[in-house]
Amino acid sequence: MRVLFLAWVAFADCKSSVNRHEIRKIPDGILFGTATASYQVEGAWNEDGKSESIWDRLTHSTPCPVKNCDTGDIADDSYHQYERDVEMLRELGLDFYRFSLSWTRILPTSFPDKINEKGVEYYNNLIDEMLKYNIQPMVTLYHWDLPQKLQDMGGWTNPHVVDWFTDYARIVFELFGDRVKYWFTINEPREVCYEGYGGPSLAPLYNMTGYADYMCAKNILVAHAKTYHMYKNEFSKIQGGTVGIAISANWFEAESEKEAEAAEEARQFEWGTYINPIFSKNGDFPAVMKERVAAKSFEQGFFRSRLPEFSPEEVELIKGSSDFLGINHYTSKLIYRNASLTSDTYPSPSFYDDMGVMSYYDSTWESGVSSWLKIVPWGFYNLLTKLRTDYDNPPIYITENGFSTYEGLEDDSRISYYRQYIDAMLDAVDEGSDVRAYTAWSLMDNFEWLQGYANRFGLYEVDYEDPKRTRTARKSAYVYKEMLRTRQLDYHYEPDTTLPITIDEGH
Ligand code: GBH
Repeated sequence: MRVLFLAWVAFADCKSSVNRHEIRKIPDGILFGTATASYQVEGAWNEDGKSESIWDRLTHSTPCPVKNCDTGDIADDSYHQYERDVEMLRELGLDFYRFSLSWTRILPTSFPDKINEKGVEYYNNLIDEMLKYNIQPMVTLYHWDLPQKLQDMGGWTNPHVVDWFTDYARIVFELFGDRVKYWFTINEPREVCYEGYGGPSLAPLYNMTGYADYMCAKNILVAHAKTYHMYKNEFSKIQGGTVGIAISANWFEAESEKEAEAAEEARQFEWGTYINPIFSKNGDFPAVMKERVAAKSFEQGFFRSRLPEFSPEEVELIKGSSDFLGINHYTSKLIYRNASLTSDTYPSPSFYDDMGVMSYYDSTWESGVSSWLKIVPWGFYNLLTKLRTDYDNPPIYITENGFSTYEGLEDDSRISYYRQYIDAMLDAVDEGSDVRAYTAWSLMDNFEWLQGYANRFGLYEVDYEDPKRTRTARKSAYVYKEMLRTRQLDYHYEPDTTLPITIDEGH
């Protein structure tokens, strides 16, 4: 009780709970869907001419870096089961499905000199099957499975990656742009750069924080922007689609009022790095980040900032290079900076040392299987509110939001998460946030990166013992479906899960 009371006092001047509406109408016009990513679901890692990606290399290395030595070799076998996947989209009655393309399946040499017909055929089949039922494809060009060959040349730290990526994007627009109208260039640049190059938690596990993560950040933003302009200049007139990016943005809340500045710096370092250059009026990396990293670099004996600069032309190129802001949001953290933060707290140089804040999860926040994923719906509201006010109310697509459980079809905690987060999102919408789409992560259980198959995010459960990777609707699938059918959020709806989930007329 005491803990709860103190927490309440700390948040008295900002929103720390959501207005719970027992029954709430969902405004028409917000599209609903689910998402997956190529390496997490496709399998067929070396079939039909596909070449090796960084996740193939990593999962096949010894000692195995993934929990239980899991790999994505077969994953959900979606390469062979796309018809069942689309059937599930129809069962749920979705407006769209967000999936990603495997670069090495389409371009086995990494470059445009050889197009793999079989790989192209797979995506054509998937897209055509969805369109038959009026389900819009939303396609991510890059969700973490870089060709290994490009990694051997430095991957996202090599400035040539800008050409490699835009060439790949050109091929993709030419192949699928007649039917795909929603594009995302990169999924979560923060994770690609910080976790892959800075830290050791995603391929290629460079673990070179304070340098490689910043080089990656610059190159990925330039690659994104060049791709955006290429689409606008050469494709959009004929194809008429939209292009954006999906940036992960969790909420960082000040532990108390006196930590407001620390929390703001955490937001700028964690997602301002990627949102500011594209969506702010002046563009470029956040000022606080440029100043901090430069000052620390000089103190440390470097001759220049470890954070690479954008040229004035690059700032202009990147500014405004998105038709909408895609947001992947999962959770929140509390931020503070006080005497406990010393020069030894973080290794130096490092991204965390540059950012210079401490963070933790409030002990009262519920979590599921993933220790990083606490249920904090008001953080989602605060994030959406901040994006609306700081970046002039951009069109927002929620490109991921979801919760993990263990195996099992009775997933009440996931249902509760979805209801509370969608409720919080609608609070922001009522206050003017321009949310155009909401995407549940994920359609089905899949390869959860270094966590393997133990952490399950699916509305559908996948049976990994079964060679056919049979999919079964969880209780949350019934609830999500009913919510979309009635366009109403209802905390009391209890589905009858003894009845099969079936395709409604018109789907
Ligand atoms: C998203 O990342 C990804 O886009 C998606 O592919 C993924 O399946 C989904 O979320 C669920 O994680 O295991 O403690 O080292 C969200 C950001 C990046 C947060 C990886 C967790 C690993 C933390 N996630 N990170 S840990």
